[in-house]
This record gives sequence, C-alpha cells and structure tokens, in this order.
Amino acid sequence: MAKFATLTRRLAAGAALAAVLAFGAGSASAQVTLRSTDIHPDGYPTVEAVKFMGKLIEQRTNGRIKINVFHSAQLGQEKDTIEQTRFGVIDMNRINMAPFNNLIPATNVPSLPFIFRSVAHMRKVMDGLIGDSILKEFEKHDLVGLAFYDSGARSFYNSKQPINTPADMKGMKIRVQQSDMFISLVSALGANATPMNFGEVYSGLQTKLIDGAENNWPSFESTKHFEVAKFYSLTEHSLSPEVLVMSKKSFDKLSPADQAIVKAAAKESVAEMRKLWDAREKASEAKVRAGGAVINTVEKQPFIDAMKPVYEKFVKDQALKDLVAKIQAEK
Ligand code: GTR
Repeated sequence: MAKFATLTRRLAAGAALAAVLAFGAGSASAQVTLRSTDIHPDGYPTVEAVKFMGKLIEQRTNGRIKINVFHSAQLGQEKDTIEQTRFGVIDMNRINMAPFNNLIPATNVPSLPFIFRSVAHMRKVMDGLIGDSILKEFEKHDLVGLAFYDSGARSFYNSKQPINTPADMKGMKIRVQQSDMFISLVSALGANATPMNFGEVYSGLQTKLIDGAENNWPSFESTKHFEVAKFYSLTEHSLSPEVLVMSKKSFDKLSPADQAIVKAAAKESVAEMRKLWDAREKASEAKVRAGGAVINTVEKQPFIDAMKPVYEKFVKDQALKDLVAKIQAEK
C-alpha cells in the first residue's frame, strides 16, 4: 500500500513536471528538454554517456533540444520507470536489459548466462544487426530502442564465504533484478532468489535479509555493497548490457530530422561510454580491493553446466533459438 502511494505520488509529480516541460509537436523552434532517468549516481559512466549525448544534440540543434539527466533514481527505481517511460511521463531511460526480460522476450537473450564468450564478442553482437533487431523489439511496447551500453560482467558477492562451486551457494538468499530469467539462473545454482530494487540491496545485506547479490565492479563499488558483503567471486555469469530507450510518445513529437539527430547522437555516445566504462571498471576494482573486499576466481564450467534448465525455460520458441544460435556463431 505504502509502495503504491509512493508510486502514485511519483507519477503525479512526474506528470506535473512533464506538463511544465511539455514540447509542442511540429513546431520547429520549440525548446525541448528531454527528461532522462538513471538509477546510478552522477559521474557513473551511464549517466555521463547520456549527458555527452545531450551535448551532441544541443550542438546539432542549436540549443533547441537538451537532455536533463535525473541520476540517482530521482525518478524512481528501474521497474517503475519502465511504465512511466512507456506513458511518456519520462522521455528517456538508461536501464539494464533485465527489467525488460518479462515484458520483451528477446531481451532475455543478451542477459542469458554465459551467452557471450567475451566483452569483445558482446560488443560485436550488440553493435551489429543482431543488436539492431533487439532494439526494434522495443517498438512493440511504446518505446524506441536507441543504443546499448556496456555493463561489464556480473559476478556474485555475499557476506558469508567465497563461492568456488555452485554447492557453495546452496540455500543462500541472493538478490536479483526483477526478471524471471535471473530468478531461474540463481535457483539453478541452488540458491534462493529474492527479487528486489537496486536501491534496497544495501540495507538488505546489512540487515541480513539477503546474503548476497550479483553485479559488476562499478556497481559493487558505487553502492558500497562491498562494505556489507565482502566476498566477491568472479563467476562473470552474465554480460547483460545496458540499454538506452526513448518513449515512443516523446520520440513521435520530434520532427524526422530531429529524430535522426537523437538516434545518431545515441549511437555516438556508445564509444564515449565504453571509454569511461573501461576506466571505471579498473578504478572500481582497485577501490573495492583497497576497501577490504575478498576476491576469488572460480572455475566456470560447473556454473555453465548448471545453466541448462535456464536455456530450456527461456529459449523456447524458434525465433529465440535462432537468435541464440546467431550470437553463438558470431566470431
Ligand atoms: C547495474 C545496472 C543497473 C541495474 C543494477 C541492478 O549493473 O547498471 O541498470 O540493473 O545493476 O542490479 O539492479
């Protein structure tokens, strides 16, 4: 109930703000400020990449179109912001693929455990025709897929002990994103999956409501989860990318020329994001190590072997099977 009230308040506040910033359709000189959401703090590579994209757009439209990035979950946690973006209350959303998994079946594929052999493989796939075909899927859901950003590799961390084999995870309560695929992934390893908003994980770990979670170096560091769950085990089980989407409602209000500017700027921000990402991964790793995190590598094969039921459950229809096969065939 309290949650619903908060959401309603947020939606109302969002709608009011959107009305103030609303932009007129078709008028070439109208000033447009696009509201973009991100749960990460200011300075995080995803936040900076969207700001960079905003600068490109501002230059190319002589200041007519701007992006205002609301970082640190000011507009809500990821799951809630999806609906708001579909309704056009939020114009743009930088978000992980996982919260889309239940809504858009194709988004499960790049989130699948061990689907990519390396970051280079992931980048090649997401930059090419396969990535474009996944971006297209968003259009069926009132969204325009603009670009994919890196999210590194997600690994498990917990407050109890290093994880070396799936057996070490037996019975552990592990927070996951709100995605049935991630629930299944964690269950297949013998742990108990607890879907939870990103913003609630620190206190969940601190109060022992959960034993652990999974994420990349920069998120493990920026959230300070390493302070309350120091064992970080390099399972690197998912390279589930970030995605930048725009509300179809907001996109349709732009002229075709401005739409092209937005699309091009989004794609150009990818290289900038990767530069920032690569540097941040190293800096974050150094920070958590210095902060007392205990890191171990793992032999991945037993984890890979345990993922069979996940593939069986989430790669059922032929279109998704083809998608998986195409990704695996990409050199
Ligand atoms: C981060 C990702 C966020 C969010 C978060 C989470 O790596 O950038 O978009 O998905 O993980 O675990 O909720």
